[in-house]
Amino acid sequence: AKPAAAKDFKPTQADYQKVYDAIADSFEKEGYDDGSLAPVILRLAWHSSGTYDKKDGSGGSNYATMRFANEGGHGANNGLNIARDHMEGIKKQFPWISYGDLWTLGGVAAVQETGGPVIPWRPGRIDGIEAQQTPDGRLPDAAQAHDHLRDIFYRMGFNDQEIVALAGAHALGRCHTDRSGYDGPWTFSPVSFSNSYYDLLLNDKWSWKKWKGPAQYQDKSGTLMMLPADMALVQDKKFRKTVEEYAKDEDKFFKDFSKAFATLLELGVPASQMPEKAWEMKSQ
Ligand code: DDH
Repeated sequence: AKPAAAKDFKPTQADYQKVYDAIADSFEKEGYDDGSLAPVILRLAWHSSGTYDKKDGSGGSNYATMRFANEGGHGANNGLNIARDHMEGIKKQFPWISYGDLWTLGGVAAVQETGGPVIPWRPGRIDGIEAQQTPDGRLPDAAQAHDHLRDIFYRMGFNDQEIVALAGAHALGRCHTDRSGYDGPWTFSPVSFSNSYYDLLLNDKWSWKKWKGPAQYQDKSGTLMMLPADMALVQDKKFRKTVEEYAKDEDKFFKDFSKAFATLLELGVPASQMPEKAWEMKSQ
C-alpha cells in the first residue's frame, strides 16, 4: 500500500503505535556508540521541547523548529543531526506525522525500550515556520551550576524536584568530544534506563579529570563522567535530598520521571491541538 498523504489521512492511536514500533525497531545499530540510537533520539526529543518559555509561550515541541538551520546550528544541538537524519527515515514511512510528534514519540520509545517507565503521550503538534525558531541560549549550559539550572528550568515551568527527576535521563548515553567537547558515559549501562545516575552521583568518588578538554569530573575507574551541571545536584542541599530519594527508590524515580518528562514533551503545545486523554504506547 502507498503511504497516505498528510492532508487526507486521520491517524488513530493504532497508526501512532505503528510509528512507535518502527522507531523502536530502528534503535539497534552495531558499531554506533553503545549499540543503540535510543540515547541520541531521547536527546533530540528533549532539546526540541526544552526551549519553552512560559512567559510568552514561545519555544517547546509544537513547531519542531530545530529543522531549520539557525536552531539546528545552536551549539547545544551539535550532533543531533544524527538523530534528525535517522528520524527522516521513519518520516518517509509515515509522511502524515508532524516532526514534533515524531521526535517526541521517539523520546517516549527511547525511554520505554531501554527499560524505563511508560510515558503518557499525546499527538497534535504541527510543523512550524522559520520565524518560530527560538534564540540560542535556552538550553542548559553544562559548565554551570544550581543557579543556572533553576533559571533555565523555572523558565519552562518546572520545580526543583522535577529538575532532579529529568536529569536522571543521563543514565542513558554519553558525551562526545566532537559534539559537546565532553567525553564519556555517566553510567556503566548507558543503554539501560535506571536510577543508577543518582547512586553514582552520591556514592562514587568524583574528581576533576586532568585533560585539555572542558572541565568535567571522572570517577575512580576513569571510565565514568559527570558534568559540572550534574555535580550541582549533589552540591545544592535541596537538590541533594531528591537525589538521595531517587538513589534509594527507583520506583519513585520512574514515577516522577514519567510525569515530568510527559510534561516536558508537551511544552508549547496548545491543549486544543491534542486529544483530552494521553495514551500509553505499548512497548516492544
Ligand atoms: Fe543531557 N547532555 N543535559 N539531558 N543528555 C548530554 C547528553 C545527553 C545536559 C548536558 C548534556 C538533560 C539535561 C541536561 C540526555 C538527556 C537529557 C551532553 C553530551 C551534554 C553536554 C552531548 C554530546 O556530547 O553528545 C545538561 C547541562 C543538562 C541539565 O543541566 C539539566 C535532560 C533533562 C535530558 C532528558 O532527556 C530529559 C541524553 C539522553 C544524552 C545522551 C545523548 C547521546 O548521544 O548519547
